Amino acid sequence: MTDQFNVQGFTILPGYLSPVAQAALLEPLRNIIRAAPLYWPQTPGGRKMSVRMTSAGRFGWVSDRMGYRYSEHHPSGQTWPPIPDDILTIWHSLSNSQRDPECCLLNLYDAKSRMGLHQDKDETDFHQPVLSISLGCSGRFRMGQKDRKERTQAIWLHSGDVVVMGGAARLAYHGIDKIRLGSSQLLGQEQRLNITLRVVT
Ligand code: MD6
Ligand code: FE
Repeated sequence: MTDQFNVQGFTILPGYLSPVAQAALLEPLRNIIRAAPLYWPQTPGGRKMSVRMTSAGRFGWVSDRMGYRYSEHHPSGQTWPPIPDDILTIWHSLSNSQRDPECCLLNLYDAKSRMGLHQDKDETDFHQPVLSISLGCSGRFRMGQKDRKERTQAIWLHSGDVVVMGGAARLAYHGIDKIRLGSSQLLGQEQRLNITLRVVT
């Protein structure tokens, strides 16, 4: 496996999931969305994020006027559905972790969605990596380092690509600049779905 961007611990596996494996994830993902409908999180400042979200697992990621946090409840008040077995298998094949992920976050992008530069730093154990699976239209992933002011570089993530961020990359700043419409038919012309898996506690 290769490290990119000169940040140790960043691994990209282009095309890790075959087209057949990608299609096989759609039904379990639709089941998550049926049980835990997508919502537009509000930033603590009261603005609507451009990405729709929902989660599976013990914890989901929520954001509202009270701030960003992990929560055991969907905004509706219900607990989250379980993480599908196929997704747990991908985690255990690639993460080198003995633990199961506790949060499977779904981020759904459309033509105008972006994700600003951020760190994933609300988990307890930074020795546990974060793994992400990209499906549907390609997205331009921007990656910096631990310090927000450091230089960033961009790489396109395509449907079926898996990223693992561990080691020094675990706390690197990253985000999604833009989506390339029509670059995949898996989810329709305009949609990109990113699945991130994390151990929270
Ligand atoms: C995205 N991904 O690809 C957003 N975080 O839409 C993330 O925020 C992310 O891909 C941590 C590790 C890998 C990721
Ligand atoms: Fe992230």
